[in-house]
Amino acid sequence: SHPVSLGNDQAGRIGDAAARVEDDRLLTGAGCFLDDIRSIDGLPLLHACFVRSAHPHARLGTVDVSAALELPGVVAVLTGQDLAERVLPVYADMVQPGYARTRRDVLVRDKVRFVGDSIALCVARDPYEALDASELVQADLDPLPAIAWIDDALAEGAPLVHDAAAGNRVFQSGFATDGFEAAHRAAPLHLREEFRTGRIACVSMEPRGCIAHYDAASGHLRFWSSTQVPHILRTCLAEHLAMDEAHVTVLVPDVGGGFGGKTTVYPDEIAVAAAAILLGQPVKWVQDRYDDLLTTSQARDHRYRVEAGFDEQGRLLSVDVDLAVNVGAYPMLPFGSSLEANGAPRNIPGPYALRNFRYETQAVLSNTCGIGAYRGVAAPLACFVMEGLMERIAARLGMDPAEVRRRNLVTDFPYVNAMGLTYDDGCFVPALDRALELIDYVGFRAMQAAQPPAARVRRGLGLAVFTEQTGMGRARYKARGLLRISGHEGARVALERDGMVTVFVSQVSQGQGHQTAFAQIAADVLALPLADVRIVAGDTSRTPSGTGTFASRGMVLTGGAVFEAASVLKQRLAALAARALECGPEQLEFADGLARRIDNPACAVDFAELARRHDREQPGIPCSVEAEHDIPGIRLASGVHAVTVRVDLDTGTVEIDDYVVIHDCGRMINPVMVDGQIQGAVVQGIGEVLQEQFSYARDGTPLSVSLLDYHLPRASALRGMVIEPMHSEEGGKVFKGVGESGTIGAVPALANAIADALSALGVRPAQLPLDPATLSGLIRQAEGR
Ligand code: SMO
Repeated sequence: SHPVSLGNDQAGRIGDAAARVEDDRLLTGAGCFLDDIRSIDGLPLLHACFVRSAHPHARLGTVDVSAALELPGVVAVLTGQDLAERVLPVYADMVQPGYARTRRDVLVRDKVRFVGDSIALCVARDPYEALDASELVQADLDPLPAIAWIDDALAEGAPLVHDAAAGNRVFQSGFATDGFEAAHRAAPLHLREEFRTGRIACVSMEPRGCIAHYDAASGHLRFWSSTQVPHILRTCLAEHLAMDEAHVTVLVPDVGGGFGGKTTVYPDEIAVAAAAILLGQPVKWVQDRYDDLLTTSQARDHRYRVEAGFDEQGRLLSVDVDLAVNVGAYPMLPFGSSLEANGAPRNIPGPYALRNFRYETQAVLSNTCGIGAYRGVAAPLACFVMEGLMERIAARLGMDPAEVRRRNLVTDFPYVNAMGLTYDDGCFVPALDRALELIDYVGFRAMQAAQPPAARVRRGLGLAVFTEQTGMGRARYKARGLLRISGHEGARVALERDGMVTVFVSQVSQGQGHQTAFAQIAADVLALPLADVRIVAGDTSRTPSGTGTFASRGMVLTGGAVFEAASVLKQRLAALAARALECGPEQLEFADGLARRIDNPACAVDFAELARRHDREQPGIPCSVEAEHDIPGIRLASGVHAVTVRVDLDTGTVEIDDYVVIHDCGRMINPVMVDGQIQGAVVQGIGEVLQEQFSYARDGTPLSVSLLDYHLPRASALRGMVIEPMHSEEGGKVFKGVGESGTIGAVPALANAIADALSALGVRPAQLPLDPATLSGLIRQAEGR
């Protein structure tokens, strides 16, 4: 919907549909991903492979590595005992009451707690020798009873995953607005529902991997990783290896997707670094898809028990939520186990004017892979619950579900929600109305009502209105007790001697297009062609420090830092130019790569001349400005999704017909990239609803360890979508995050569309995923077959 400008060096301002700078390189195979690194400092790499537990829960006895060590090419086999003296265990601490501190050894020492837990690390000359060696390690495992499902984990007398977490409860928290109970009881009508959601695997195209090289002479560790959080990784490596952080450099090459799975610092990375230190040679580890599916942090797996109070006019008066999240065997570093359990309820109020709100939330351990971030984190499910409530209220009252939403949406800003969070701006009702218009709501309802009652393919329309708390900085992470998540981001903008501008940014890209987006911000501020701005990222020794690329915070915080640094640099350059052009800085303008006099545009200097003048005035001193950026609250992104589907009652399959997205991400930096973020995120949401499910058997056996068993959406999932931006006047002045909003809207909208298609059968699903087997079962049950 936005024409991309190619080869026009003027296209590169904030808001331009500039072609992505990095795509030539990435699309022609010239990218350099972790596995493309074949040697370090001319040294060949050693290759590592982990021995993963095949038992979900077992006491570990002796680990016999002798057969593995005899294989040709094998250099070392490390066990938990070998690392015990050198590496500190992982605690993933969190400063919040209700958090139980559990220990994770980097290689297991006492017992394994999920299928995939790490028992040993084999290092060999090539990756195949390392893999062969891993199969020869004999671990003495004494099986214990295991639990994988949330109800089993919470049952009286359930086996404990960690002794430190009584009842398997690793995190508990709650909140209630003043006078909640009385207000809730006073509501004229109530409804109750239990919502359950499946477990998601992150499945980035490039699995995880790292290379560690320790230089004994200097005591310096260089660590290459496919990560979303280079600075946090550096801190965690130093901490667990008992090194000074100044002696650790994290380097991030091109990264092929993260989606949250690479926000975790894994014990794998610490173990590989320890191996490199012990062996004095660079060690590389790259996982395969099997290892990725077994061990990369998973997501979702929630159970909500919800009671809502409302009135005959469809006004939502109160919501009481009891949430339990199955967080697997270990809290993930650095987020702990609270990411979903703590985050989901905070997203429940969303765009609705809900005044009476209570929640109890808990994170529950099980013998499964740990839970971490995945696109949208807790918000898609919080929104699934809230949008599910809107549909149920409408059904109970015989009202139109769009009208029920309209009656409950926040309309006056700034608005302070039930948890005290300020929404600066929004346009929820106009966005809803526009979505209804584009999906032809009235026409669809008429066509739907005219469906023959006996039709075996039934049509449905689903809506979702959502908010997303984007751009979280220091204060928000502190409020959540996540002290390792500093929340800050930085940028340094430097004028080079040749007149080019280099922007050093704290964050790394996983493919989002940072090289273009950050360059557009600097190019806009300095009125330079996009090609004159270069982005440097992914080297903690050269870039300002920061937190990481996640939670839709990149453009708000790092983008904000680039904007600030470039603006201050511009003032300095204006002072330089004013001296050169013999006028006051206020008599200058920056345009077309020049600083020029407004009264006489022929009187101008270019950036190369400014660089020369700077060097003459301050020889040897870099002409650069560094800025850190933070916001105290959040940037509230929001939107409305509307989708129509056909559900086949005989097969339980779902076809998507039309898909409409109205979104508010504030001031857009590049509308084509915004569309791309939304398209990808919507498709991930579709996968989450229709087919993605990482299943564990009740005894903890993983059942989805290949992409034959874990069903990703295909290109055929969606024929296309209409995406339209919309924001209030205030909202259009600021950057808001957009990376996750597509998933947050898609999950509830599509689930509601399917429920709508089935409404005539009297069945209203309250679970995810709604894959063909699940839907067929629900339909058969409803039809009494
Ligand atoms: S799930 Mo994202 O990397 O916050």
